[in-house]
Amino acid sequence: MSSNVPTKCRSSILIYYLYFILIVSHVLCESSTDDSKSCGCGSAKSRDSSSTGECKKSESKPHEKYLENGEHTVEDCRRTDDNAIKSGVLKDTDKNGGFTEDNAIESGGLANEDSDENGGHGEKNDFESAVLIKGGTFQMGTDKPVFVADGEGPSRKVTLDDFYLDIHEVSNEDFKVFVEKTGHVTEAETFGDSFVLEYLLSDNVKATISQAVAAAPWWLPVKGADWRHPEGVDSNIEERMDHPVIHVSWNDAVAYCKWKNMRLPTEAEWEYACRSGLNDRLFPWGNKQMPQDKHYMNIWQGQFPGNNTAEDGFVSTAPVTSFPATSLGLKNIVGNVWEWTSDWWSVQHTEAKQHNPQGPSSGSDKVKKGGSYMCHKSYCYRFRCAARSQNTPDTSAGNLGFRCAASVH
Ligand SMILES: [Ca+2]
Ligand SMILES: [Ca+2]
Repeated sequence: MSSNVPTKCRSSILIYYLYFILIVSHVLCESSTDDSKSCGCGSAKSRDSSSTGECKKSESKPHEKYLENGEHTVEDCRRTDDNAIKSGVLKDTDKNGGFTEDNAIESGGLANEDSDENGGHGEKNDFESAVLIKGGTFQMGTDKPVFVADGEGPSRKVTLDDFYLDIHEVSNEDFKVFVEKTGHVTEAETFGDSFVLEYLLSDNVKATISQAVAAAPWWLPVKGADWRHPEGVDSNIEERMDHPVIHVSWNDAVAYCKWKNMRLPTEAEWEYACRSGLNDRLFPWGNKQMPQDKHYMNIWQGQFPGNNTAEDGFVSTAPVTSFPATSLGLKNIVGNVWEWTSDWWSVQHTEAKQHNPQGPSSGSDKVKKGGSYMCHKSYCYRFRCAARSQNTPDTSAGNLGFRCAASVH
């Protein structure tokens, strides 16, 4: 349902606005909870309606970034399709994330605790930020999709050559060096704003905002929000230099990786790395969301969007080095922040065997993978290796980052 969303919307705002409202209305009507249905699909809620339970039609003009990425940022917050869960592989009674296997962490899943800092199994390579991922053949996607409309299926055979993949999401410290060396200005800085989860904003910043995303009122367009000011002008990253850089567009990510003589991973590479050699499993370590009742990723606990209990230790982003590494040495490949990939978005996939697939040759949106700290199983069960979502290449938000990859020559 998202493939026909208007993109590149920084111009032609008015034309796309009406179209966008129609699309979002459709999306929300399909997947909303009873609460949002009671608000009337397509009507804008005031930004404080979530706390009051009342739905007021916004009288403010839509913000231009609402038009260009509002629908996509909704992706992170779209409700789980109950029917998909009931008919699919997942048991909605299983709070551990679905499958009922007893073996919490399967062989190949997580690195040994005594692994080295880089997560253990990666070989020495040309990129100090990366591990070498040995190529192979795997089943990409799933025949048991949770979100059919996202194109999670079908499962198809894909063969990849060896490649390098960054151990961590790119951090603020990493990005700061890049900016200092190159003078790069991010798209959020150029446009003067970016999307931030309302829950994280100060009262002062909230007081300056007169509109919200109608379909997802927890997202607010915040003037002055950028990678240095993740929650707007009165915030900074001084205490978060080891957190993932956010408010970076796909174009910003490409520029960073190019500067490192690297590139973004393809979706196939990202998913292959996420799967860690396991076949048909939900997470890098198996099918349990919380093996041995421990948190293995930074997602949302509590009630979204008003209550984040942060039982995993983090309300928002976590340091890129936090949580156990996968058996391939990767940190936060699921959760923390969504990660851009190089592929254009499509929900149609060939079932023919593919070798180093690059995705569609053109499109309007780029694929992002892994879910974020905003994801909870009840409304955004996308912190699975097969899950996927998309944004336009100029989109930025407070839960979207990246890591780089490289080919082996
Ligand atoms: Ca968390
Ligand atoms: Ca991630």
